[in-house]
Amino acid sequence: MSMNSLITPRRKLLRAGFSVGTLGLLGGCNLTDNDPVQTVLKAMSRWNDRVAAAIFDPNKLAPEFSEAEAAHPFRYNAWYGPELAPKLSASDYKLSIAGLAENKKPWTVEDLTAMPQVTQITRHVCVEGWSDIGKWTGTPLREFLKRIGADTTAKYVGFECADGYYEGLDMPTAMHPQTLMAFKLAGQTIPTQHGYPFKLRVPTKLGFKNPKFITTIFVTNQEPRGFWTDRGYNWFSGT
Ligand SMILES: Nc1nc2c(c(=O)[nH]1)N[C@H]1C(S)=C(S)[C@@H](COP(=O)(O)O)O[C@H]1N2
Ligand SMILES: [Mo]
Repeated sequence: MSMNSLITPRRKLLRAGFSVGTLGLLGGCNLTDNDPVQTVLKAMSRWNDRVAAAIFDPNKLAPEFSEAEAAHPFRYNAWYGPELAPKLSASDYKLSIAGLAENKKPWTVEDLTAMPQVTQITRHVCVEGWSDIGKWTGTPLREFLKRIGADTTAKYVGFECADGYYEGLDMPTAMHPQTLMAFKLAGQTIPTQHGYPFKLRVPTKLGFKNPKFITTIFVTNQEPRGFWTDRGYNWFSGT
């Protein structure tokens, strides 16, 4: 095969495998899951995730903004409309703990919000092509992991949500100082559609890796599946 024949649309698709938008770029093609191109792209996508994880700097902070730059109202997103967002209430909500953690006692909203909280003003970036700056207040996930006696030498933290959504983070991202269990948005109790009782705010990740309405947190050495990763997006998806 000559070098020239490598510069084909297929080659362009392979290059596209390096970006987050693989699903979008392939959206118009009739590729099936067992297509050899798809198989190669998936392998490259997994490789890309491993490289991204290896170069992630756990001390590098996402940019923070001023209060005046925050969006009001903050945009809503999910695969369904805001009126269908799970309406969790403090009276019956319980956060379950599973996997590699010593203390599996479920947490109430009162237990959760009694933890120390910090505020960050950061940009939430959605792959669908919009971003909004928001002010979130909450507890660093690493503080919570400490309180549940999580094995922080484990590789991942996974999340299950009240709407059937699911996500996972690598441990360095879970322990990152800006990864928060955000109980407030714009200084107010986080509204139902934005994840009450909390949204996991991960400013070093794309929006879809910020799960809302979380009902279970688990610590594991097996890579947790992600709702949008199962639909073609990269697992790592850093910003
Ligand atoms: N439980 C749950 N979490 C979710 C989603 C979802 O559909 N369900 N959508 C994700 C996506 S794609 C985005 S962009 C953000 C939107 O969060 P927001 O409504 O606070 O803007 O939530 C993320 N977390
Ligand atoms: Mo998103």
